[in-house]
Amino acid sequence: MGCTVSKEQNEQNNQVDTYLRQAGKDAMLDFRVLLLGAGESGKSTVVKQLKSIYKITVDDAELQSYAANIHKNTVLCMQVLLEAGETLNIELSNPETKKRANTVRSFQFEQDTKQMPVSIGLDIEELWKDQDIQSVWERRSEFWFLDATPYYFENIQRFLEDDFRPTEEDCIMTRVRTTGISVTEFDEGPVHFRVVDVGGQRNERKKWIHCFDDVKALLFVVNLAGYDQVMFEDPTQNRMQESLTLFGQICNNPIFAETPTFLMLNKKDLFEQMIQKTDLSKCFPEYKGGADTKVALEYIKNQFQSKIQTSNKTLHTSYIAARYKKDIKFTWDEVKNELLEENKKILLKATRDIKKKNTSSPSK
Ligand SMILES: Nc1nc2c(ncn2[C@@H]2O[C@H](COP(=O)(O)OP(=O)(O)OP(=O)(O)O)[C@@H](O)[C@H]2O)c(=O)[nH]1
Ligand SMILES: [Mg+2]
Repeated sequence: MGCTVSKEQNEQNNQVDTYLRQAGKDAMLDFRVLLLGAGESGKSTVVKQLKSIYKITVDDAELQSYAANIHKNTVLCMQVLLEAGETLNIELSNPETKKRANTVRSFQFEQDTKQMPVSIGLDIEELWKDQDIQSVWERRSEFWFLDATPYYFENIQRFLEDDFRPTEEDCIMTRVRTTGISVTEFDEGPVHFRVVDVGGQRNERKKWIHCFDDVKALLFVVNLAGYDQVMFEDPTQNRMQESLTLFGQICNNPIFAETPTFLMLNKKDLFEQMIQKTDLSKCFPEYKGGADTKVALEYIKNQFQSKIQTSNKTLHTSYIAARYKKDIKFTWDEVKNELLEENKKILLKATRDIKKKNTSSPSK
């Protein structure tokens, strides 16, 4: 008998699930989550981690594309340092370094070349060890660079191997600027999630408006290290200040007045190192909290919070390093729980309806 009951219960649960899934397809439980933030804040990195959490596999073509991009990222990063060295008038004193620098500076990928030649890779590896190049790197707050620069140079030997296949970490650290809008979909119980990722650079933002309708949650991503960095689009502009202005525009947009908003303060790993060397007052002159990470993070959070003009909007804040899956798992759980709580009524109603239907038409 007990066995029969449990079978029936199981069946009922399945029916609830099927019903809710169907409801999801009819847009009732179709949750659109929108990722916004300035360029390089880490939006696409969050998506990559979500794909990994939901076991959306990376096929061979994608892997090859990651491999090609990581090669391009590596060369670009060294070319950026060489150009910055010239602008900053940092002389390369070693003649061997000078020679290597000229070779790397003039190297260009042919259209169908996907890998840097081994000789270029070895030049880059040697250049990174050079003291003058390190002096340029020390002054990186004065020019634009990619955050994953050291990662590329430290792993270059592996990238140069004949049978190089990017690891999961390599894929996470590869930088590909998003243009346009990309949607990643997955199911979690009865909910069909659509996570919308957009390009964050200034010229991409005019497209954002097309994604503003019917958003169940807004995830605003900020690069914490940006307090001592300049922007790609405008090297005279501080990245954190740009992010704050952008957040002010987004969170006070009437279309998001009722939308649960999550502030993801990202790149905590870089921030923790940076705060030991550069005081936060460089970006916020009135800051007096010193190098204490907790105090500094709280201060930044308050700066964002203070941009919200309506008193009834709750801001959920998390401090994360999107490069680590566990951080995204944790924050995503918070997002999900909040959404389920917010939409509990719809969920409960749907569940009650199916139960009612079942009791009024007893099974044969
Ligand atoms: N060190 C570190 N690097 C990170 C972290 N999150 C992202 N990155 C790196 O930051 C770079 C930019 O990340 P993206 O995810 O491409 O940034 P985005 O916001 O999608 O940028 P756009 O597409 O231009 O809007 C990538 O090289 C990432 O590997 C982090 O937590 N720590
Ligand atoms: Mg992106």
